[in-house]
Amino acid sequence: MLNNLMRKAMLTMVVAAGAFSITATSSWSDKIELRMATSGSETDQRSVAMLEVFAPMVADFIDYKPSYNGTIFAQGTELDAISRGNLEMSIASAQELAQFFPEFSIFATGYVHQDAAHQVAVFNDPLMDSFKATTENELGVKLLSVMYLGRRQVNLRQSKEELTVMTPADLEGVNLRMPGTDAWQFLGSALGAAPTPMAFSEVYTALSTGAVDGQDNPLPTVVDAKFYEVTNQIILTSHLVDLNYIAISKEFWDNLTSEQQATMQEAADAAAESGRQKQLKLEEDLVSFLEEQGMEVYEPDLEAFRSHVQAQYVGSEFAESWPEGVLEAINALGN
Ligand code: KDO
Repeated sequence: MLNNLMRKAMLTMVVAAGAFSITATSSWSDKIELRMATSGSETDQRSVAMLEVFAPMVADFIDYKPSYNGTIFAQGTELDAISRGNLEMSIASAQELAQFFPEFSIFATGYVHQDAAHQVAVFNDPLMDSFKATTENELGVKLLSVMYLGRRQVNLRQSKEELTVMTPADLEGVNLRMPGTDAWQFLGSALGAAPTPMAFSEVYTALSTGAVDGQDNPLPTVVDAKFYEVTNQIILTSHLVDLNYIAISKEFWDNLTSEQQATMQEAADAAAESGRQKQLKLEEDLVSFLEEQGMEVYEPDLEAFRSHVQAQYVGSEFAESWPEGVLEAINALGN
Protein backbone atom coordinates (compact mmCIF):
# COMPACT_ATOMS: atom_id res chain seq x y z
CA MET A 1 0.00 0.00 0.00
CA LEU A 2 2.69 2.40 1.17
CA ASN A 3 4.79 1.52 -1.83
CA ASN A 4 1.91 2.31 -4.15
CA LEU A 5 1.27 5.67 -2.42
CA MET A 6 4.96 6.56 -2.56
CA ARG A 7 5.16 5.46 -6.20
CA LYS A 8 2.15 7.66 -7.06
CA ALA A 9 3.66 10.60 -5.16
CA MET A 10 7.00 10.11 -6.92
CA LEU A 11 5.26 9.86 -10.31
CA THR A 12 3.25 13.00 -9.61
CA MET A 13 6.44 14.89 -8.67
CA VAL A 14 8.27 13.66 -11.79
CA VAL A 15 5.39 14.61 -14.10
CA ALA A 16 5.02 17.95 -12.36
CA ALA A 17 8.77 18.57 -12.70
CA GLY A 18 8.63 17.52 -16.34
CA ALA A 19 5.68 19.83 -17.00
CA PHE A 20 7.55 22.67 -15.30
CA SER A 21 10.65 22.14 -17.43
CA ILE A 22 8.54 21.84 -20.60
CA THR A 23 6.70 25.01 -19.64
CA ALA A 24 9.95 26.77 -18.76
CA THR A 25 11.59 25.53 -21.93
CA SER A 26 8.68 26.44 -24.14
CA SER A 27 8.44 29.96 -22.65
CA TRP A 28 12.19 30.51 -23.25
CA SER A 29 12.04 28.97 -26.72
CA ASP A 30 9.16 31.38 -27.54
CA LYS A 31 11.63 34.27 -27.15
CA ILE A 32 13.46 35.45 -30.25
CA GLU A 33 17.14 36.39 -29.80
CA LEU A 34 17.82 40.04 -30.68
CA ARG A 35 21.54 40.95 -30.80
CA MET A 36 22.22 44.69 -30.48
CA ALA A 37 25.74 46.02 -31.17
CA THR A 38 27.01 49.52 -30.37
CA SER A 39 30.38 51.25 -30.17
CA GLY A 40 29.00 53.01 -27.12
CA SER A 41 29.80 51.93 -23.57
CA GLU A 42 27.48 49.97 -21.25
CA THR A 43 27.08 53.10 -19.09
CA ASP A 44 26.25 55.46 -21.96
CA GLN A 45 22.68 56.73 -21.54
CA ARG A 46 21.61 55.30 -24.88
CA SER A 47 22.81 51.82 -23.89
CA VAL A 48 21.23 52.17 -20.44
CA ALA A 49 17.89 53.20 -21.98
CA MET A 50 17.91 50.17 -24.30
CA LEU A 51 18.64 47.78 -21.41
CA GLU A 52 16.35 49.35 -18.78
CA VAL A 53 13.44 50.58 -20.94
CA PHE A 54 13.41 48.83 -24.33
CA ALA A 55 14.35 45.28 -23.19
CA PRO A 56 11.74 44.96 -20.39
CA MET A 57 8.97 46.26 -22.67
CA VAL A 58 9.63 43.53 -25.27
CA ALA A 59 10.68 40.81 -22.80
CA ASP A 60 7.58 38.67 -23.52
CA PHE A 61 8.94 37.74 -26.94
CA ILE A 62 12.52 39.10 -27.18
CA ASP A 63 15.74 37.75 -25.68
CA TYR A 64 17.75 41.01 -25.78
CA LYS A 65 21.52 40.44 -26.25
CA PRO A 66 23.50 43.75 -26.19
CA SER A 67 27.23 44.12 -26.95
CA TYR A 68 29.13 47.34 -26.20
CA ASN A 69 32.35 49.20 -27.08
CA GLY A 70 32.45 47.74 -30.59
CA THR A 71 33.59 44.39 -29.19
CA ILE A 72 31.46 42.18 -31.50
CA PHE A 73 31.23 44.58 -34.49
CA ALA A 74 33.70 47.44 -34.93
CA GLN A 75 32.25 50.95 -35.13
CA GLY A 76 30.86 51.56 -38.62
CA THR A 77 30.42 47.84 -39.52
CA GLU A 78 27.09 47.28 -37.76
CA LEU A 79 24.77 48.30 -40.61
CA ASP A 80 26.54 45.97 -43.05
CA ALA A 81 26.28 43.17 -40.46
CA ILE A 82 22.52 43.77 -40.12
CA SER A 83 22.17 43.83 -43.90
CA ARG A 84 23.93 40.44 -44.13
CA GLY A 85 21.80 38.87 -41.39
CA ASN A 86 24.67 38.64 -38.85
CA LEU A 87 23.15 41.16 -36.43
CA GLU A 88 19.61 42.32 -35.61
CA MET A 89 20.02 45.85 -34.15
CA SER A 90 22.45 48.73 -33.72
CA ILE A 91 22.53 52.32 -32.50
CA ALA A 92 23.39 53.69 -35.95
CA SER A 93 24.36 57.16 -37.18
CA ALA A 94 23.40 59.33 -40.15
CA GLN A 95 27.14 59.52 -40.94
CA GLU A 96 27.30 55.71 -41.27
CA LEU A 97 24.13 55.67 -43.40
CA ALA A 98 25.67 58.41 -45.57
CA GLN A 99 28.35 55.88 -46.57
CA PHE A 100 25.55 53.91 -48.29
CA PHE A 101 23.24 56.82 -49.18
CA PRO A 102 25.00 60.25 -49.40
CA GLU A 103 21.73 62.13 -48.87
CA PHE A 104 21.80 61.10 -45.20
CA SER A 105 24.67 63.58 -44.78
CA ILE A 106 22.05 66.32 -44.41
CA PHE A 107 21.37 65.01 -40.88
CA ALA A 108 25.13 65.05 -40.17
CA THR A 109 25.66 68.63 -41.34
CA GLY A 110 27.00 71.16 -38.89
CA TYR A 111 24.50 73.61 -37.38
CA VAL A 112 21.40 72.13 -39.09
CA HIS A 113 19.57 70.38 -36.24
CA GLN A 114 18.85 73.03 -33.57
CA ASP A 115 18.07 70.83 -30.55
CA ALA A 116 16.66 67.44 -29.42
CA ALA A 117 13.05 68.41 -30.10
CA HIS A 118 14.00 69.46 -33.63
CA GLN A 119 15.54 66.02 -34.22
CA VAL A 120 12.28 64.31 -33.18
CA ALA A 121 10.17 66.63 -35.34
CA VAL A 122 12.37 65.93 -38.35
CA PHE A 123 12.44 62.14 -37.79
CA ASN A 124 8.62 61.99 -37.56
CA ASP A 125 8.00 64.37 -40.49
CA PRO A 126 6.97 63.09 -43.96
CA LEU A 127 10.32 64.44 -45.26
CA MET A 128 11.89 61.35 -43.64
CA ASP A 129 9.68 58.89 -45.56
CA SER A 130 11.97 58.56 -48.59
CA PHE A 131 15.05 58.19 -46.35
CA LYS A 132 13.37 55.43 -44.30
CA ALA A 133 12.12 53.67 -47.44
CA THR A 134 15.62 53.72 -48.96
CA THR A 135 17.23 52.10 -45.91
CA GLU A 136 14.48 49.45 -45.76
CA ASN A 137 14.36 48.61 -49.45
CA GLU A 138 18.07 48.89 -50.31
CA LEU A 139 19.85 47.99 -47.05
CA GLY A 140 17.25 45.84 -45.27
CA VAL A 141 17.41 48.14 -42.22
CA LYS A 142 14.42 49.79 -40.54
CA LEU A 143 14.95 53.01 -38.56
CA LEU A 144 12.72 52.61 -35.49
CA SER A 145 13.40 55.79 -33.55
CA VAL A 146 15.79 58.74 -33.23
CA MET A 147 18.08 59.02 -30.19
CA TYR A 148 19.68 62.20 -28.85
CA LEU A 149 23.46 61.90 -28.59
CA GLY A 150 24.02 65.56 -27.70
CA ARG A 151 25.69 68.76 -28.80
CA ARG A 152 29.20 67.99 -30.04
CA GLN A 153 31.98 70.21 -28.63
CA VAL A 154 35.66 70.52 -29.54
CA ASN A 155 37.83 68.96 -26.80
CA LEU A 156 41.61 69.59 -26.85
CA ARG A 157 44.71 68.37 -24.98
CA GLN A 158 46.25 71.86 -25.11
CA SER A 159 45.46 74.33 -22.34
CA LYS A 160 43.63 77.53 -23.25
CA GLU A 161 46.87 79.41 -22.59
CA GLU A 162 48.69 77.26 -25.17
CA LEU A 163 45.85 77.48 -27.70
CA THR A 164 42.78 79.69 -27.40
CA VAL A 165 40.10 78.85 -29.98
CA MET A 166 37.67 81.62 -30.85
CA THR A 167 37.23 81.09 -34.61
CA PRO A 168 37.81 78.24 -37.11
CA ALA A 169 41.10 79.89 -38.09
CA ASP A 170 42.39 79.06 -34.60
CA LEU A 171 41.92 75.34 -35.35
CA GLU A 172 44.19 75.43 -38.42
CA GLY A 173 46.67 72.54 -38.23
CA VAL A 174 45.04 71.07 -35.11
CA ASN A 175 45.02 67.27 -35.44
CA LEU A 176 41.36 66.63 -34.55
CA ARG A 177 40.19 63.03 -34.30
CA MET A 178 36.87 62.50 -36.05
CA PRO A 179 35.03 59.19 -36.62
CA GLY A 180 36.05 57.37 -39.78
CA THR A 181 33.37 58.11 -42.36
CA ASP A 182 33.59 60.77 -45.08
CA ALA A 183 30.81 62.89 -43.57
CA TRP A 184 32.69 63.04 -40.26
CA GLN A 185 35.99 63.94 -41.92
CA PHE A 186 34.24 66.70 -43.88
CA LEU A 187 32.80 68.14 -40.67
CA GLY A 188 36.26 68.15 -39.06
CA SER A 189 37.65 70.10 -42.04
CA ALA A 190 34.65 72.45 -42.03
CA LEU A 191 35.52 73.33 -38.42
CA GLY A 192 38.94 74.48 -39.69
CA ALA A 193 40.92 71.54 -38.25
CA ALA A 194 43.02 68.76 -39.80
CA PRO A 195 40.80 65.68 -39.20
CA THR A 196 42.21 62.23 -38.38
CA PRO A 197 39.93 59.18 -38.84
CA MET A 198 39.85 56.91 -35.77
CA ALA A 199 37.46 54.49 -34.10
CA PHE A 200 35.84 55.65 -30.87
CA SER A 201 37.50 52.83 -28.89
CA GLU A 202 40.99 54.20 -29.70
CA VAL A 203 40.36 57.84 -28.80
CA TYR A 204 41.29 57.80 -25.09
CA THR A 205 44.73 56.26 -25.77
CA ALA A 206 45.36 58.59 -28.72
CA LEU A 207 44.64 61.61 -26.52
CA SER A 208 46.79 60.31 -23.67
CA THR A 209 49.78 59.68 -25.97
CA GLY A 210 49.36 62.88 -28.00
CA ALA A 211 48.72 60.94 -31.21
CA VAL A 212 45.91 63.44 -31.74
CA ASP A 213 45.43 66.98 -30.39
CA GLY A 214 41.76 66.53 -29.63
CA GLN A 215 38.39 65.04 -30.40
CA ASP A 216 34.77 66.16 -30.57
CA ASN A 217 31.86 64.69 -28.64
CA PRO A 218 28.99 65.82 -26.44
CA LEU A 219 29.76 66.48 -22.76
CA PRO A 220 28.06 63.26 -21.54
CA THR A 221 30.46 61.27 -23.75
CA VAL A 222 33.49 63.31 -22.60
CA VAL A 223 32.59 62.28 -19.03
CA ASP A 224 31.46 58.69 -19.73
CA ALA A 225 34.65 57.97 -21.74
CA LYS A 226 36.78 59.94 -19.21
CA PHE A 227 38.31 62.10 -21.96
CA TYR A 228 38.61 64.87 -19.34
CA GLU A 229 41.45 62.83 -17.79
CA VAL A 230 43.61 63.34 -20.90
CA THR A 231 42.51 66.76 -22.18
CA ASN A 232 42.51 70.33 -20.81
CA GLN A 233 39.88 72.40 -22.58
CA ILE A 234 36.45 72.28 -24.14
CA ILE A 235 35.33 74.87 -26.67
CA LEU A 236 31.51 75.00 -26.69
CA THR A 237 31.16 75.07 -30.49
CA SER A 238 27.92 72.96 -30.42
CA HIS A 239 28.80 72.36 -34.07
CA LEU A 240 26.49 69.36 -34.42
CA VAL A 241 23.37 68.50 -32.41
CA ASP A 242 24.11 64.85 -32.93
CA LEU A 243 21.73 61.91 -33.17
CA ASN A 244 21.63 58.15 -33.58
CA TYR A 245 18.94 55.84 -34.92
CA ILE A 246 17.68 52.64 -33.32
CA ALA A 247 18.17 50.50 -36.41
CA ILE A 248 16.71 47.00 -36.76
CA SER A 249 16.87 44.29 -39.41
CA LYS A 250 13.84 44.70 -41.72
CA GLU A 251 13.65 40.90 -42.14
CA PHE A 252 13.60 40.46 -38.35
CA TRP A 253 10.89 43.16 -38.08
CA ASP A 254 8.76 41.59 -40.83
CA ASN A 255 8.80 38.23 -39.00
CA LEU A 256 7.18 39.79 -35.93
CA THR A 257 3.39 39.80 -35.52
CA SER A 258 1.68 43.19 -35.86
CA GLU A 259 1.12 43.20 -32.09
CA GLN A 260 4.81 42.51 -31.47
CA GLN A 261 5.76 45.27 -33.94
CA ALA A 262 3.50 47.75 -32.14
CA THR A 263 5.03 46.79 -28.78
CA MET A 264 8.57 47.06 -30.13
CA GLN A 265 7.90 50.46 -31.74
CA GLU A 266 6.49 51.73 -28.43
CA ALA A 267 9.51 50.32 -26.59
CA ALA A 268 11.99 51.97 -28.98
CA ASP A 269 10.28 55.36 -28.68
CA ALA A 270 10.16 55.05 -24.88
CA ALA A 271 13.86 54.15 -24.71
CA ALA A 272 14.80 57.01 -27.04
CA GLU A 273 12.81 59.49 -24.92
CA SER A 274 14.28 58.17 -21.66
CA GLY A 275 17.84 58.44 -23.00
CA ARG A 276 17.11 61.89 -24.47
CA GLN A 277 15.95 63.32 -21.15
CA LYS A 278 18.95 61.88 -19.30
CA GLN A 279 21.42 63.23 -21.88
CA LEU A 280 19.81 66.71 -21.74
CA LYS A 281 20.02 66.73 -17.94
CA LEU A 282 23.65 65.63 -18.08
CA GLU A 283 24.48 68.40 -20.57
CA GLU A 284 23.06 70.92 -18.10
CA ASP A 285 25.06 69.59 -15.16
CA LEU A 286 28.40 68.59 -16.68
CA VAL A 287 30.02 71.99 -17.40
CA SER A 288 30.45 72.56 -13.65
CA PHE A 289 31.59 68.95 -13.13
CA LEU A 290 34.23 69.32 -15.85
CA GLU A 291 35.42 72.66 -14.44
CA GLU A 292 35.78 70.95 -11.05
CA GLN A 293 38.05 68.42 -12.82
CA GLY A 294 40.24 71.37 -13.90
CA MET A 295 38.93 71.67 -17.47
CA GLU A 296 38.74 75.11 -19.08
CA VAL A 297 35.29 75.37 -20.69
CA TYR A 298 34.33 78.40 -22.76
CA GLU A 299 32.22 79.62 -25.68
CA PRO A 300 33.97 80.70 -28.90
CA ASP A 301 32.68 83.16 -31.51
CA LEU A 302 29.66 80.99 -32.38
CA GLU A 303 28.62 83.11 -35.36
CA ALA A 304 32.11 82.77 -36.83
CA PHE A 305 31.89 78.97 -36.49
CA ARG A 306 28.31 78.72 -37.75
CA SER A 307 28.87 80.86 -40.87
CA HIS A 308 32.21 79.23 -41.70
CA VAL A 309 30.92 75.66 -41.30
CA GLN A 310 27.73 76.29 -43.27
CA ALA A 311 29.73 77.96 -46.06
CA GLN A 312 31.83 74.77 -46.44
CA TYR A 313 28.70 72.69 -47.11
CA VAL A 314 27.25 75.03 -49.76
CA GLY A 315 28.18 73.56 -53.16
CA SER A 316 29.84 70.53 -51.49
CA GLU A 317 29.44 66.96 -52.82
CA PHE A 318 27.25 66.32 -49.77
CA ALA A 319 24.88 69.22 -50.47
CA GLU A 320 24.64 67.99 -54.09
CA SER A 321 23.15 64.73 -52.78
CA TRP A 322 20.41 66.36 -50.68
CA PRO A 323 16.88 65.93 -52.14
CA GLU A 324 15.36 69.20 -53.36
CA GLY A 325 13.62 71.17 -50.61
CA VAL A 326 14.63 68.91 -47.68
CA LEU A 327 16.96 71.45 -46.03
CA GLU A 328 14.22 74.08 -46.21
CA ALA A 329 11.71 71.57 -44.74
CA ILE A 330 14.13 70.77 -41.89
CA ASN A 331 14.71 74.46 -41.17
CA ALA A 332 10.94 75.10 -41.19
CA LEU A 333 10.52 72.49 -38.40
CA GLY A 334 13.00 74.36 -36.19
CA ASN A 335 12.13 77.10 -33.75
C1 KDO B 1 32.27 59.01 -32.07
O1 KDO B 1 32.87 58.03 -32.54
O2 KDO B 1 32.80 60.11 -31.76
C2 KDO B 1 30.76 58.84 -31.87
O3 KDO B 1 30.26 59.92 -31.09
C3 KDO B 1 30.05 58.80 -33.21
C4 KDO B 1 28.58 58.47 -32.98
O4 KDO B 1 27.88 58.33 -34.22
C5 KDO B 1 28.45 57.17 -32.22
O5 KDO B 1 28.97 56.09 -33.01
C6 KDO B 1 29.24 57.27 -30.91
O6 KDO B 1 30.60 57.60 -31.16
C7 KDO B 1 29.27 55.96 -30.16
O7 KDO B 1 27.94 55.54 -29.90
C8 KDO B 1 30.05 56.12 -28.85
O8 KDO B 1 29.45 57.10 -28.04
